[in-house]
Amino acid sequence: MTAPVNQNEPGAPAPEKPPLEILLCAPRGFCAGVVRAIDVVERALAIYGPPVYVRHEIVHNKYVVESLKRKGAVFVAELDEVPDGGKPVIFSAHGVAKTVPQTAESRGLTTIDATCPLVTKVHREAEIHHKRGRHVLLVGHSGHPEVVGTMGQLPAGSITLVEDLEQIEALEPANRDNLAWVTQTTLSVDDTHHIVEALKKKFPAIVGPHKDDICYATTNRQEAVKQVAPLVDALIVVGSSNSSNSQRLREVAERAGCPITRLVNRAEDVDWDAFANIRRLGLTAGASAPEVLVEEIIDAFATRYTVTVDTVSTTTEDMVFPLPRELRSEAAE
Ligand code: 0CJ
Ligand code: F3S
Repeated sequence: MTAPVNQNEPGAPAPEKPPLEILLCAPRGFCAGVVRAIDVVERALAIYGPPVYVRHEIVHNKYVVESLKRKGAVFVAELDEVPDGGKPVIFSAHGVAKTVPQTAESRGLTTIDATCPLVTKVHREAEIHHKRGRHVLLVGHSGHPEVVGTMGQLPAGSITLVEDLEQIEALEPANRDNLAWVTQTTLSVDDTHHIVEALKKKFPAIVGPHKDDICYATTNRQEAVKQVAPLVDALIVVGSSNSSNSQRLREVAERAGCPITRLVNRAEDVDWDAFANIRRLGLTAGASAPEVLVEEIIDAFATRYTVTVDTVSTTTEDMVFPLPRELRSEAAE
């Protein structure tokens, strides 16, 4: 933390900083799928040497992506940007459509799949429903790479995206008695509950998961924010704007009645005017946001306030996902 700057007369005592209590949400930040995906890129760099190619941002975080770029990862939008020649291409944590590994195979590219196992689980659910002759409804956000990947597990026309309640009203599937639903993993728990209830009401025979496919990390981070948001004057979510789960955390805080909510990449992006007169700040981080950026924000507040930090913990997490097999061998050590 930097020392207070005295802007008064030389020799005058430093002006007192106002108090600020920071309530740190727990769990926050990296989930098991993100840890694994970043490990995949770092292991691939160690085994193959730079550059290694990554299709799409490995996770939706600017700081993570820039750090990996400096180590030799090259991020591409599509496989046609990956040259032939033996360097691997890694698929991001969000998963890919079936056509992506097929195209890679036809070109003889080496691929490493960093798709989160909890996304792969949804892919398999969708496939099983399809094999059993069901039309699948995917609850999710249009254009998100996870949604593109999950839709791309099934032939066109056998899976339909449902984004909101209005779209359910308009749905007229060919066989309403043979439907199934699956969800994106990073949705709002509350919104999804309402959408699924509406689906069940309109299509009583629809089948799906016990609750939803929202992952443990998304669920736990939203729950912690729900606890903290009513207690604070403002809440900051550390995360990038293209991160769905981080966006959802900010929304949860807003809906829980927190008057000032912001999603920020890092300390330099904090709009200090918005946080001028607060006494209590909630702080959390999306599943793709590194803890170092949370610490950076606490330090930045500590230059303006006399800060105390308390953690509000709603549960603990111990999830670990093993690396893809090809990176687990001794050669990868
Ligand atoms: O989709 C996922 C498997 C989550 C990956 C981690 O979070 P992030 O921010 O990269 O992705 P979302 O936009 O899906 O939250
Ligand atoms: Fe996986 Fe959930 Fe993280 S789907 S990558 S554990 S946010």
